[in-house]
Amino acid sequence: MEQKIKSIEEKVNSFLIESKDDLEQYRLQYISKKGIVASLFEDLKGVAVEQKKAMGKSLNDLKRLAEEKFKTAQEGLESKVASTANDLDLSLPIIPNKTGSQHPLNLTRYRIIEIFERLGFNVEDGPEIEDDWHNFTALNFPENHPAREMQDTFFIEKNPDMLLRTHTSNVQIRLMKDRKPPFRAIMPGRVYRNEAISARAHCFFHQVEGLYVDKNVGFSDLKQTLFHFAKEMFGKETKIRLRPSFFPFTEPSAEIDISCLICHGKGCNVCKYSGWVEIAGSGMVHPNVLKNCDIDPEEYTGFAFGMGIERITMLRYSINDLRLFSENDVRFLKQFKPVV
Ligand code: 2NL
Repeated sequence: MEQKIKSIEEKVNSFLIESKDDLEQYRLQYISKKGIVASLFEDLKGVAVEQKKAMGKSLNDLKRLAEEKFKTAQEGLESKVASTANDLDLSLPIIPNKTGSQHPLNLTRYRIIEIFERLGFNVEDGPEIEDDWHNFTALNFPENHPAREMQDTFFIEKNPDMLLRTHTSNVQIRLMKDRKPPFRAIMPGRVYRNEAISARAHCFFHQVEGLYVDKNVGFSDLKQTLFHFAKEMFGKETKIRLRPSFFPFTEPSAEIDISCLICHGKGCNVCKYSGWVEIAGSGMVHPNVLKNCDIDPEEYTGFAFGMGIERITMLRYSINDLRLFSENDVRFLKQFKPVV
């Protein structure tokens, strides 16, 4: 009997209780009325009187040990359930899911649109694969203009009348042909030039062109509109400068420079020590272009301008290599405003 109690005591001590099932198994085997401890109390009845007292004490000790183990294990399991329930706080804010950032060219495009929309300009778009007439002829390009050569423009081999547009002016032509003046619109979009890729050139880039056609639109409207744009885009202190230029589709034409953001006119790398940086081309819409779109140049006049989104983005964020925009290097891209 003594031996038996000792061996049961060892079994009780080594019984692993890790789940409610374990606990129930343990209860049935050792604690319940049909369990081992209860059956030992039955056996005690047959023990000799002189041993009964000592055996009874050992058995009571075993009973207490078994019951205490049950209680401790039961409490342990209950608190485990309770603490898992406490860890789950449904009112906590979610762990933010990083979804990426906005492309710097898009950030610039959105800002340009925002500025012109407040001046009443609509946003228009059109095809990137265009025919010769909408890309060149309607825009008063002469038959032998170098832009019409294969070295400068991507033509579609199967149909040489089709090409990848070299500017977004094709959208302005379509707009003027399809609808009646007045027009006040900007056209952002991707354009293509046949150029070797380097830090300063790429075979595609992005442009925003603008068009304002109405009765009595003059050069002063062009100048004030672009002056306002420059101040909104680059800061209130920004000055502009107009330089005479030439485009087949405008007459007169002017390049728009802004005072250098980096050195404020003192002279630096960015402005090549001139204090001025070119940001756009512009001019009064050529009468031939209006005529090509069935608009009477005696009744209507207008101004137009075009700017490179890459160029403005490079100035805005001090980016020195055009290739960064299309390489998809996450180390570059993740530095810009996150998507929300
Ligand atoms: C530049 C110069 C320019 C225009 C684009 C335009 C469009 C029509 C009629 C007349 Cl339909 N002009 N667009 C005018 C002047 C300059 O862009 O350097 N762009 C990056």
